[in-house]
Parts: sequence; structure tokens; C-alpha cells
Amino acid sequence: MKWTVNAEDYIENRLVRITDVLEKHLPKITLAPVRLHTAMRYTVLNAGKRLRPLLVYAAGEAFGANLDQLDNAACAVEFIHTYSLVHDDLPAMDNDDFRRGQASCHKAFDEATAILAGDALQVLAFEVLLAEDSLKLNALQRLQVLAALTRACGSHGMVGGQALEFELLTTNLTIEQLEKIHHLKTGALIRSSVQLGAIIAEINQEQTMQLDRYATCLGLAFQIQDDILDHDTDKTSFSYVVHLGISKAQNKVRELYQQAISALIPFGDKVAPLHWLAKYIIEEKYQSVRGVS
Ligand code: GRG
Repeated sequence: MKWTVNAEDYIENRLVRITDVLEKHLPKITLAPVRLHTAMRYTVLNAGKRLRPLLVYAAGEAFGANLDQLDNAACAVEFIHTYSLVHDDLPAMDNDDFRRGQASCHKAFDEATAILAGDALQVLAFEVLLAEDSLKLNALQRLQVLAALTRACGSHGMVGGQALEFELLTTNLTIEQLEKIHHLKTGALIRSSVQLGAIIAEINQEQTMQLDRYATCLGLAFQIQDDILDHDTDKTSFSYVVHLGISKAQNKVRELYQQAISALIPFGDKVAPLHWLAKYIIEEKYQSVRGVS
């Protein structure tokens, strides 16, 4: 399959699409509890880059899934991601006042509302996957999608990575420990986004493993790139730049980016959107929109 759109148009089009899907699944602010629903919409419907939903679309479409089949999975990963940001910004965690170019949820509302908004978004992600129009997927696919996402979110994934970071806070971190934290904390959800697309497109196990190599490299490259961009404000031992120095960290990003792209070679032109997203995540697009994150 040859793609006739260019990268920019592809990304723009899918961003418009996911915004509509997120909007549709969020509770209306006219429904009680109004403050909670207002906070949920406030945290989701803003300047997020939607990298994870874009990955669900790109992986699924490349292997023949319809956009309609991918919408709810794309929406679910963004709800999970947004919940993690809301909770991560809380005073007990990172204590950040700003997120995505606006006051963080607990600053715009209050701590209790932010905790509840995160909780509700997390559950909404799974409700969306179970929703009747979450289609067009057979029962096995639905279970596989649920299993992949739950595993990525819990103590063996994103939350586990955060917990490990706390546990190792006062130790002399090795680069292996740092990598493990980031594979879990950031990488697990990125990998599961690609996996969800693959499950929905019903690709075989070998292809899924190959795509997983792409996603694993991309997840780590994304995190190191984030560390590079945040270097002026983040001097913690959880930063790659602190461990490796800026130039080695940049080399590592380039290396991982190349590895991610190499993993796509067997698939040819049909996976062009996955190439575009790797570039979007790692290169100039990511940096140019970074100011609002
Ligand atoms: C469940 C509380 C809790 C934490 C889990 C994932 C996580 C740990 C916390 C999220 C905060 C964080 C800074 C994670 C590092 C990964 C990262 C750079 C996230 C920001 O992702 P982007 O750049 O954000 O995709 P946007 O705003 O564009 O969606």
C-alpha cells in the first residue's frame, strides 16, 4: 500500500479526528458532578500532542484496520496518559503548577478534584474500550486490547516505573536502572499504543514483535529527548543528560531513532505513518510544539 498523503496532512487529519473522539467520550459539563466533569474536559481538551493515539492509528491503519475500529483504542490511551499527567502534577508527586500551557488540574481546580479527575479518566479509558461501538472488534480482540492496556498501566508498567523512581530516589542510580524506569514509566504506554493498533489490525505474532522493537526504541528515544529538552529545569538523577552528558544523550536519541526506523524495514511503504511519527516525536515537530507541554 502506498500513502498518497504527506506526513503533515496525515498527522493534522488524525489530530482533528482524535479531538472529536475524545470530545464525544468525555462527560458533558451539564451532567453532575459538574466540577469533576469540567476538570476532566479541562485536562484532556487542550494542547496535548496526542502522540499515543497517533501511534494507535498509524500502527492499525498500516496493517489494514479501519479508522472507525481504532478510534476507541486511540481515545483510551490518551485518557490513560492524561490521567497520569494529572496525578503526576499533584503536590505528592512532581508538584507542577503548569501542564500543557495552562494551570495544572489541581491548580485550576483543587487537589481532591484533580485526584478524582485522574481516577475517572483512568476508568473511562476502559469504559470506552468496553463500549458497544467499540466495535467492530471480535470478543478475542477486545480482551487482547484490554489485557495489553491494563498491563501497560499497572505495577508492571507505567505506575510501576513511577514507583521504582521513588524507591531509587536516594540511591546512586545506574544507567540500567534509569533505562528500566523509563521503559516502564514512559515506554510501556507507548508500546501498548502500537500493540493496540496491531491487535485491531489482527497482524501475526512475528510482525507484532517486530513492531514492538520499533515502539520500544521510540519510547526510550522519546524519554531521552524529553530529558534533553528539560535539561535546564531538571537536574535530577533521573535525567539521561545528567548521566550521559548532552552530547552522548543526543547520540543515544539518534541511535534509537535509527533502530526504530530499521525495525520498520520489513514492512515497506505501508508503514510510512510510523516513520512520520518517529520523526514527529523525535525531531523538529516535537520541539516546535514543546513550548506548550
Ligand atoms: C500514574 C501518577 C502516575 C504516574 C505515572 C507517566 C507518568 C508516571 C507520569 C507522567 C509525567 C511524565 C512527565 C512522564 C514522562 C513522560 C513524558 C515526557 C510525558 C509527557 O508526554 P507528552 O510530551 O505530553 O506526550 P503531551 O502533553 O503532549 O501529551
